[in-house]
Amino acid sequence: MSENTPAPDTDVVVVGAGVTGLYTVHRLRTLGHRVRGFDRAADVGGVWYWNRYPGARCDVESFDYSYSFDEDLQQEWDWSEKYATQPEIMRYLHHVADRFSLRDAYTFETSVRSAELDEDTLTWTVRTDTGETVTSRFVVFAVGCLSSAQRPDVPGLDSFAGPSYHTGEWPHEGVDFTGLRVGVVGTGSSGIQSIPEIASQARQLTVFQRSPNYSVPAGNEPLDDARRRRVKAGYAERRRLARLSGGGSPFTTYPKKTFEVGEEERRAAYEKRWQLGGVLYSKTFPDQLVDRAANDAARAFWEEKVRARVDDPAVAELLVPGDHPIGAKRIVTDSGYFETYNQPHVRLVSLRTRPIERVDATGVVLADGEHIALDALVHATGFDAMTGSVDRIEVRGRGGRTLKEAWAAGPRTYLGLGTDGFPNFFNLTGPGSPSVMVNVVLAGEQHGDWLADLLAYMEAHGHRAVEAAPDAVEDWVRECRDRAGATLLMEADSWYLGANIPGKPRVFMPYVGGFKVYQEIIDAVAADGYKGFRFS
Ligand code: N01
Repeated sequence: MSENTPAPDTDVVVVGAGVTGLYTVHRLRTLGHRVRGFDRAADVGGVWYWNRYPGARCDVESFDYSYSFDEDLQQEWDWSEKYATQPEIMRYLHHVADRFSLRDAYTFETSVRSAELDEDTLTWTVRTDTGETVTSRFVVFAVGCLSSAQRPDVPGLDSFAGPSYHTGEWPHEGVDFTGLRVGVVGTGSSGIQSIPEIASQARQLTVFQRSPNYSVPAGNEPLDDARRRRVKAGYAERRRLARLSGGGSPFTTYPKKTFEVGEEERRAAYEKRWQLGGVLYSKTFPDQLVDRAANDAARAFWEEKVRARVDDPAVAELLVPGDHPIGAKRIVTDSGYFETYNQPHVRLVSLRTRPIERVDATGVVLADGEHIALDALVHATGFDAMTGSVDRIEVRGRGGRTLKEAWAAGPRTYLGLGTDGFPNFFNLTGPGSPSVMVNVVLAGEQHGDWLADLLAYMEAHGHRAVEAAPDAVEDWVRECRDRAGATLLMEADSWYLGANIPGKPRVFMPYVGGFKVYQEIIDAVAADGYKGFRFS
């Protein structure tokens, strides 16, 4: 950079005001960096800002799905339920934003359209949809892994005369389904959480299921003062255990493998995990996601439980997945999902045998000719996960090459943080890091802290720019692929693999080595002078 080159407008642009973006802004500002944040939403919250569908609730316990960086913050906040609802999480994030004055850093209702590298100065020019241009030394994406809603490509969808919704873009004023005939397409987490709530209002509910899914009851419960006091008194230990775990919450698997114990002990372990509730069932035994027979045993216990909950055996048959190992897609954490099908006004249509042929003004027409009349349609059809919200922004690095081009065959990162050809650009809690496989609040802190340390290191050493080396990227891509390849996670058509998006390369995107192992790796890289990164 010559002496005449103007200084960039800011040190860091952070895109996204979800849990990761908010923490990163806080951490970098505390260190004295000038930070500009942008978010397309009108306020903080990220994924929780958009996913306001009925029944939206976290599947990580509220004590764990909260920031750990400030002792006063975690002591003063009172969670009301074991699993927090979307409104309660939003109240919490508003509280955090107020307490640390985070909104000051952000411009809301503003989408970043592009980020372009100036190769001479190694600074970035960021442009927004409101016409603003900001130059910055660093660009940090915290754009969310599940923030680019995916709608099915069904003929006639636009001709539907009633209202239609996507769970990931739910109206802020809410929706009243009372007395209506409602169709819900999709039975992932969003569908399974919303279906019991919609059923409680609708006159008729038809669920259109392409793939049945594994779900375990949340076992949600209110928290009282005594429980809160107990947890808060031991918060430091709870957080320590969370950081030593694979999933970023303080739970470990059974100390023995599935078939190292007898039938009775095995069933007792499953039962205990079932009672604990939700997604943790996927890690009852340590070998459950790597050994087919171990997975089958966990699956059989699950199936027994679920069949006992559904009155009609023909409906139960449709609800039991036969196409993927249990846990290879994220196990859903539900509240009364399977029992919903025992209600006379709720009907399950399996699209495997009766696909939707088209939608018309008054409802859905199945391939066998049946017309199902609907007043409202809900799409719980998921997201272009992990790369969708990155792809929305044109990121242009060295040689004018876009990130989309660089990632055309699947995301290529070093440690899930940097990409060769894109100096001073970081993508946090996305592909190549544990992100969606773990408690993302701690993952956001993990990345925010690591980045803050890197910037301090650069300042101390007088470095202008940092960039992942191509061979380090190559090795990390292989590491991520090999780790996933050694598990049963490859055997489901999941969004982890991009399988839900037609034409998307089939690459397992998150790093599956777990929170603790990943922390050790990124710490070792830092301790070794950020080995694998090049400085200039
Ligand atoms: O999305 P999904 P989601 N025609 O992709 C079906 C997190 N989350 O929004 O399986 C018909 O899982 C699709 O069918 P199939 C959590 O990590 C967490 O539910 O592809 N159906 C599937 O049934 C979760 O994993 C919470 O065959 C179509 C469903 O739609 C992730 O977000 C709550 C279709 C999509 O399921 C995504 O969950 C909510 C089509 N054309 C979300 N296209 C918590 O609990 C798709 N489907 C915190």
